[in-house]
Order: sequence, then structure tokens, then C-alpha cells
Amino acid sequence: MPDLFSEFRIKSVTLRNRIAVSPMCQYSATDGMVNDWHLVHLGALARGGSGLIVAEATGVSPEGRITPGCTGLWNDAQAEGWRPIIRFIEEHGAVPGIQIAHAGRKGSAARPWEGDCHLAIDDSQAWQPVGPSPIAFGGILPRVPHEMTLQEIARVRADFVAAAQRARDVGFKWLTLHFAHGYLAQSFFSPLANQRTDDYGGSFENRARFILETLAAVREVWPDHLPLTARVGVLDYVEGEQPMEESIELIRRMKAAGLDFIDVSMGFNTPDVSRVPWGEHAFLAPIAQRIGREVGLPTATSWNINDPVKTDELIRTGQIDLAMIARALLSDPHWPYHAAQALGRELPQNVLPPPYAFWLKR
Ligand code: 8OZ
Repeated sequence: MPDLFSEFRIKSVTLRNRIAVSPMCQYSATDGMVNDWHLVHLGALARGGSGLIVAEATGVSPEGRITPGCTGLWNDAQAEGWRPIIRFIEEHGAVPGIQIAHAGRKGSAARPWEGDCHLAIDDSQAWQPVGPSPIAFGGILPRVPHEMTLQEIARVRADFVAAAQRARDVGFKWLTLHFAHGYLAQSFFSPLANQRTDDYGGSFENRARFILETLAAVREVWPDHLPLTARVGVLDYVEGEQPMEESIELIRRMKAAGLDFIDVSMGFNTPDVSRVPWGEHAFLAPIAQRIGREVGLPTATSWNINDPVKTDELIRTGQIDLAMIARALLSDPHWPYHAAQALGRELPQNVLPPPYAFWLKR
């Protein structure tokens, strides 16, 4: 069995280890453009030795952002901005990935440290959020979304395709579709957010349609030799969510539509997260393992993955193929180095760049 420091191969991509940077919003872009912040933030993570770096939820359109500070890929200038970041990540031995997203009814929000709530309607940076049905998320995101027309659904699909093409053209090697966390695609799948009576709502087939069509359209342009992955919210821990069997069937159909890898996450389709077992280390891992086995896809999960010994065990026992690590890597980009120490392992050659290895091994 592989361990935390084993390579991971998928399609033409090889990761130097099983430590992956989970996408983490930085809310620090202007007009969707990355800047020095993103280079230093992601560069530090590459320097720190992780195998895969998935850049934050990046809007496929201005209205697809969560906040006005989110990154975007709806124009070529934004795409070009990623090139130095991609170059730095690759020069330091990591694989550059990006998560493309549409925030749906949770969009048009203030940055978390500026309130996290929907922007006022008359705020110059606000926009009208959209969704499958005119049902507000609630809590601090009370705005009722505009119910998307079929034409608008087709437009968002085309926006995902265009963003995937830009990601491909500037050199990302790993693409993650954000189909989780109550954002647009996830909200089409969830009966908690979708009460449409047309082909995009009601039955399982109809609620799955937005995700499956978007995935299939992206697969047409995303190179066959590169992994096409998705982060999917498989449960919400609230009454009224879809049964797990539906989530598993969705992922089975996603595999048939060209998905190569699944990152199992939550729904967050309502403000009620009181039943999420936050305190348990890697609490989604058993669910990810079940999905990976039943569907037959390489699998990752995230959430509260921070203990090196327990994380190594998740890999060695075959529960997950990759550990998507977020906060632990933010607080310590050199988590891979410290994990090797905690595991009593000789430091793999490729975890520290030579100028650091030289000093730290003395
Ligand atoms: C965790 C929970 C809810 C949303 C994202 C900003 O997925 C998020 C998010 C993360 O982009």
C-alpha cells in the first residue's frame, strides 16, 4: 500500500506525494485578477513540498464569484495572470491545479472579514445572485436568487467550458469543478435549493442534469491526458437532503461522463451546520472510501485533516488516495516536512528545495 509520501499517478500527471492543497479562497483579487498575494501564498505551498496545489474557487463569470475579491477566469488577462504562479509551482516540483466555480445564490457576498453577508443591493460591487429556484439560502445570505432560464443555464455551461479552456491554455495540469458547498451546481442537485418543474428539477435525473451536462461539456475541451476532477457535496447533515444513494449514483454517472477523480465534500445548502461532526479528524474519510469503492474512482477528501500519523494511515489503509489539506497547510506550508519528522521518516529528497534542505539538514 502507498503511504503519505508515495507518488500518485493519474493520467499523464505524477504527484510527488499524497499531500494536496485543498482550494482555499483568498478573497484578495481585484476584478478577478490574481496578484503578488496569490504568487506568494501558492508559491509558499509549492516550496513547502505538497504534491498538488489546487488554486481557489475561481469564478467562470463575474456573477459566478462568491465575493468581489474572488479570482476569475472569464477573460484572457485573468488567465495570463496565473502564468508566473503556474511556473513557480512547477519549478518547485508541485502540480498546479485550479477549481472553477459559479457561486449561484451564495454569490454577491462581502469578504468573510468584512461581514460574510450578502452585499447591499445598492452596493456598487453587488450583483443579482442566480439559482435554480427563487429560494434564498437564508441566514446571512438572505437575497432571493433570480430563477435561471434555460438560456442562462446554457450560458453558465459555456462559461465553464471557456474557463476550462483558459486554464488549459495557461498550463494548469489539474482541473477541479466546484460542485459542492451549496454553490450553483450543487444547488441544482439539492432538493433543498431546487424546486424547478422543468428538465432541471424534480427527479434525480433532472437535478443531476446541470452537473452532468457541465461536466460533459468541459470534458470536450479539457485534454484527455489530464485529470478532470470534481469536488462534490455528497451530504448536508440536514433533513431534506438527497439520500446518499443518489449522491453515489451521481458520481457514477459523472465517471461515465469523463470524471477521473472525486474529491468528496459537503453540501452546505443551508446555514444549519450544527450536525456536522467538525471535531473528528477526517470525518468524511469513511464516506469517501465507500464512494471510491462503489464507483471505482480514485478519491480524496478534505475537512479536519491535520494529524500526520492519522493522515498517513488514511492513505496506507486505502481509505483515500490523496489528502486534501487546507488550514493545516495555511498555518504551516512546511507541513510535509514536519509530517515526515512526526512519522520518523527520512525526509524524501523532493520535499524541501535545496536552499532549505541545505540549512535544515545541517
Ligand atoms: C467551505 C465551506 C463553504 C464554502 C468554497 C469558500 O468552497 C468556500 C467554502 C468553503 O469556495
